[in-house]
Amino acid sequence: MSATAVAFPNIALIKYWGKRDEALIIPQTSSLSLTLAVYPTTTTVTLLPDGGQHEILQDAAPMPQAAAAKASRFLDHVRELAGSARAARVETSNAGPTGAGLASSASGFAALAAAAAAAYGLDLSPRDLSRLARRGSGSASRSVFGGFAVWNAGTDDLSSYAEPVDDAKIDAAMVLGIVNAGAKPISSRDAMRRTVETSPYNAPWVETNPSELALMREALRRGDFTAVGEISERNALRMHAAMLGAVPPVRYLTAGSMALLDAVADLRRNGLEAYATMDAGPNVKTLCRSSEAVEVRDALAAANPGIEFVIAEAGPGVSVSVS
Ligand code: 2P0
Repeated sequence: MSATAVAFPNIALIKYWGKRDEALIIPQTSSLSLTLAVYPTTTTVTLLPDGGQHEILQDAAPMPQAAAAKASRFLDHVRELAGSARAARVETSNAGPTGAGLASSASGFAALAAAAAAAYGLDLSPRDLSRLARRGSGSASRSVFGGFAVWNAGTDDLSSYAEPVDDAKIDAAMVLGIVNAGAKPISSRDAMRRTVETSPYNAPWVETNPSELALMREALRRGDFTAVGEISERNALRMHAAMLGAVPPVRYLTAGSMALLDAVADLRRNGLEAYATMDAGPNVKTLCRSSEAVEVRDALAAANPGIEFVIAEAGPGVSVSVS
């Protein structure tokens, strides 16, 4: 039995940063994202005749050890759910950079969850697939769905899942500014833990989430692009503020990131509505109207020679085919 899944990264407008349960990946707060139409992960899972070790390949070579161990634990969970003893062979490739804060773990675990579930014969609802993907990587719960998705934090394995935001009335795109496509210096998993354990700004980050999320959902429902952009940009800055308060501090943003934040503010001063968001890496994603994405990209590229800018329209949820 073999199944191939394709999943896309998502970028959060209301960020997930910090867990209340590390083992089950239950977040402290709910989050909301836009799935993109660039940088898909394609993953094939084939069941092997026997039990034993899973074989995990990335771009036709053995996956690096830490990532392979994470994927292997995830496959153990799937085969336990399926009541199977068989091991799996995984072949995966990312069209975009891996571990650079461009959501490769979101597309990666959404694709692995869908392909593994299908290969092991689990017939999961979208909600249960989202719960499964969450066990691999929190943000992957949202990449199960296309467009805007909200991950309800919940309090346990059953209540923590993502679902589509089906009443959003804005047509948004993102312009990805690739400041640095290299792997991040500290994993988001370790950085979140440090923030939760040591940052005095973690508590206010958590306390303000429900009202910010409610404002975001209302702005999406109204089709109020300006409000969506303003809430997104301040949410990203507040997440980075929380991590900057950790001991020792977690700082993903570089001088290049700050230059792009200035460039995005300049666009706004010149009447082009654009808002910045940044994740666990230095790259800056600029939220804009889909109809203005080319103009935004060209303006950012003109002001920042040497940086690559990629337009990402809203993308689809995970798809899977069985052979
Ligand atoms: C997000 N990020 O909401 C936030 C914003 C990065 C910054 O989700 O530990 O790879 O596997 O659950 O999902 C990155 O964290 O972390 C992330 P784990 P994940 O997109």
